[in-house]
Amino acid sequence: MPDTATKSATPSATATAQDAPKVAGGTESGVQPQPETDGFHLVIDALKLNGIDTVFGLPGIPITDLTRKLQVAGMRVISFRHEQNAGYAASIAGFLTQKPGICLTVSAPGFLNGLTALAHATTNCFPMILISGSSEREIVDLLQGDYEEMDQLAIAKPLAKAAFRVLHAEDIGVGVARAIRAALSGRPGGVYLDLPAKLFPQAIDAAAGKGSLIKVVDAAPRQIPAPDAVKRALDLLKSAKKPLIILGKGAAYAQADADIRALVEKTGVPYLPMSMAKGLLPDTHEQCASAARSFVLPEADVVMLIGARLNWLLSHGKGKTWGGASAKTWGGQKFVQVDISPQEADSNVRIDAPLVGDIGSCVKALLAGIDTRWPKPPPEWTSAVADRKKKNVAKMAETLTKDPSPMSFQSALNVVRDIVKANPDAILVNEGANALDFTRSIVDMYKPRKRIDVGTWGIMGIGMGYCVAAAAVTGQQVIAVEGDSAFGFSGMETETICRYKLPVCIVIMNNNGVYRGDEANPTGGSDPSPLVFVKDARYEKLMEAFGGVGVHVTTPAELRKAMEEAIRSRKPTLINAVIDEGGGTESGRITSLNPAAKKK
Ligand code: ADP
Ligand code: TPW
Ligand code: MG
Repeated sequence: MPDTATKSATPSATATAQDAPKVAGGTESGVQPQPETDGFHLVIDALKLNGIDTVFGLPGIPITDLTRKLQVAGMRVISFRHEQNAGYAASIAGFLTQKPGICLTVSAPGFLNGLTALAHATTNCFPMILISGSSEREIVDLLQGDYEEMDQLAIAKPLAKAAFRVLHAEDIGVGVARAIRAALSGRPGGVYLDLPAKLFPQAIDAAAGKGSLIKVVDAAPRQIPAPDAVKRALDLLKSAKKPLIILGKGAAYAQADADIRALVEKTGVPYLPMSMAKGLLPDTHEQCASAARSFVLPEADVVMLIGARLNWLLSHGKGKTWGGASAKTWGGQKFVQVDISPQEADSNVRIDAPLVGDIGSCVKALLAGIDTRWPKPPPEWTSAVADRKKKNVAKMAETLTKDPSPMSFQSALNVVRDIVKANPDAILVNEGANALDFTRSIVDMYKPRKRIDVGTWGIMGIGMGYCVAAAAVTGQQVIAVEGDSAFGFSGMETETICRYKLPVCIVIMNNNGVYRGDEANPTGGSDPSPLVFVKDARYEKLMEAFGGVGVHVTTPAELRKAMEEAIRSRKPTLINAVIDEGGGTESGRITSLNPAAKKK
């Protein structure tokens, strides 16, 4: 360890005095004082140099002063009530901005609280950096029982795309640069950066410190697809009698919106957006096949996946969903897969035409091979899709106009649908089971990256973190449609929303429980069923407790009025929408994944 490590045990300075440059070397000897910098400032300078302007976190030893100094340095520091929510905020900020979202936590427990979000970022291919302070290496490694002792680097590794630790101030520039590159390049993911407490006060010569910082050049290099792979993909698509395009959240992330739209429209191929790709083209687009999903998947003969994995969300590309005879049999589709990860192809079924590259470059290359002579899909196919769509849309319209009491998911979401249509720039956050599935199918999206939800894991708890990040990094109105269970995972962040005065309107679909609220303890005992909550809970009072607006609604008209007012005022608002407690189904639309007991 260099002597710089021990030189300056910086006393905790005040927020205002601390940013004066330090001066080393006494004047008594006649030597000119050399300005110094330290670990705190180098971390901040490295982040700023790379365009990071917002940090989501939670203070405490050893990063308390870092949060103050970040704010002094002009960064937006958003302080949460639980690190997991700060982490989810960072992950979705990464998705929305193509800059790594930063989550800053304390050691061991704070780190672990942030770790779920780091794993979530990696799983969802979102660029994020979890920066955690850590305790003294010598003590941690000898298991001598330090304050918040934990070998964080080792624990983060299997859950992160990459993990780094910086021990010396002069290496901070490299550490931050490596973290940024790892998070953004290729398939984006979560990166862990371990900063031990001792690093922060290490002082080094200011000029040397400045010289050690790295401004990352071309952090997410374009990856141009090979011409033969482009031709193979186009030939396969052209050969199709019943082609289909599936757009995933990778396509939304790529920000190649105009070219993706051109590809869909020039080929004339029906497309399905995965949930976070909704709005990449407006859901009302005539080629959108969402309303005919269960028809197009088994019927299609060639499917082009753009930034979507054939994981459980697409039934692994096989089985009955895809027209296979049984749960695991291939439906006979041929696949083109456009993805930046060369290892993604063949993960579940054979990919006949993998197209490896970044989506922007791949879609451009595909477009270059599509001219006016491109054969549109056979009209039998497109009109069959259109017919099925029409039938299903009519069926849905009928349900939406019903006005039962208590409200159904559908009658409430019919209001949300109208409000989103009238406010297409608003960002929709969505979690729950029935609250998720109904919203996804009922609420149309009109613009790219406006819908953010439970993602690849179907995770509960992203809600309020996503709301805070979406409002903070885009400045747009946020509307969150939350199951009452889902909301509970992050509900305390309503205080954060109020504290930062964010334009967030939360609508709780309150059916008194997980999936439904009408279940009883099968033993007849006095404990409630594990699936239900306090009946008629007044969640809106939580928002009122922090100075926000709380509204309790029982009809679509009241819901509409409350949402309109929330959007007009941009005030933090929580609308507790009372929904029929028997209106949901177990696990929403994924009941089939529930293991069934053999023993009766
Ligand atoms: P969805 O859940 O919407 O189906 P997934 O998360 O399963 O989407 O898939 C996203 C895919 O997009 C991942 O396989 C990832 O490698 C890919 N991806 C992410 N960003 C890009 C990009 N810029 N270019 C190409 N592929 C990308
Ligand atoms: C981190 C399991 C999936 S959906 C859900 C749970 C607990 C809540 C459903 O109730 P909610 O919605 O939100 O009230 P609704 O409309 O159907 O009543 N822990 C985590 N993630 C998941 N997915 C679960 C548990 C789950
Ligand atoms: Mg519920």
